[in-house]
Amino acid sequence: MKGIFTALMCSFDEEGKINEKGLREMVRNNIDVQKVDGLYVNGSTGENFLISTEDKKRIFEIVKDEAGDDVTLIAQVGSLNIDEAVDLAKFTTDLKYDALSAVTPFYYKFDFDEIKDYYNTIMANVDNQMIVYSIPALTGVSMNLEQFGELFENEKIIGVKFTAPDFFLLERLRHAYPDKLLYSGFDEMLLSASVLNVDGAIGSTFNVNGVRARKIFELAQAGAVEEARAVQKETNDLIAAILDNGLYPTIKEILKHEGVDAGVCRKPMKPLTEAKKARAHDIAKKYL
Ligand code: SI3
Repeated sequence: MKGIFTALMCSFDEEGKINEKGLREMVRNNIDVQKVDGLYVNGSTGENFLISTEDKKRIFEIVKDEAGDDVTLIAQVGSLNIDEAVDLAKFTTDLKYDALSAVTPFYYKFDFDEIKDYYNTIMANVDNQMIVYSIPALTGVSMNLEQFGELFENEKIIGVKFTAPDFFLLERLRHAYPDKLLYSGFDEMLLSASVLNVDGAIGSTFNVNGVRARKIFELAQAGAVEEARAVQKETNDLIAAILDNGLYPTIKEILKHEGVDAGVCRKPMKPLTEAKKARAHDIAKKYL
């Protein structure tokens, strides 16, 4: 369960339908070219919150079928509809996904007891392990050290995908829960998280920059911070250019540049303009 995990994208056609051939190519690209340790399926990067339950299930099936046991697979099953979350947790456990993850419930201002009940309810229904997906900037849900500790009292909750720039809290978590798995969620901050001894990282840009991400992680683990900093600088030149051009559509266009049939993003995300498409290809040439 440790190492570099790509937050997998899904290839959609112009009508928003799954492009199975493209999705399979994206899976293979991550395994064979980016050489990542695992895939995080149907997360934010997978446009999970824009698609139907049926499409989520189909994506889980295709990814498992293509990846087999080549890499570790984590299924993001979180949903505001707890019945859907439980259904997806059962579905992916039956498919033999190695672990589940669920975004903290968002939109309504749930109190912590409600959040805890959400995780415990999902896990009471399956024989699997859970990684909490914490991303306060998008969900508005921040948890403190003690609250993470309360979630971790459930032994099936084995870790957290920590997508926040709060390195004070990350250090406290590492110190307080040495046996739980901590994953860095912001690719541009991978080095800072790695020196705090996280167990791995889950990121969108690893779809195109997985090899550098591994270098940063492994160099930091070996104490070679100076060299790791140089690779993080190259990485951040790439990430800054991607963010400036539009995160998910630009990663897809870069994948197309690399010969992967990555499709387009689902509405309401808008397609890249011709100028931005050209810029994405320039980014690929300059920074990959
Ligand atoms: O669920 C997921 O797809 C992720 O793992 C998200 C991951 O934390 C990414 N966050 C978002 C909101 O996309 C990062 O990889 C992020 O794209 C990257 O660091 C650029 O800011």
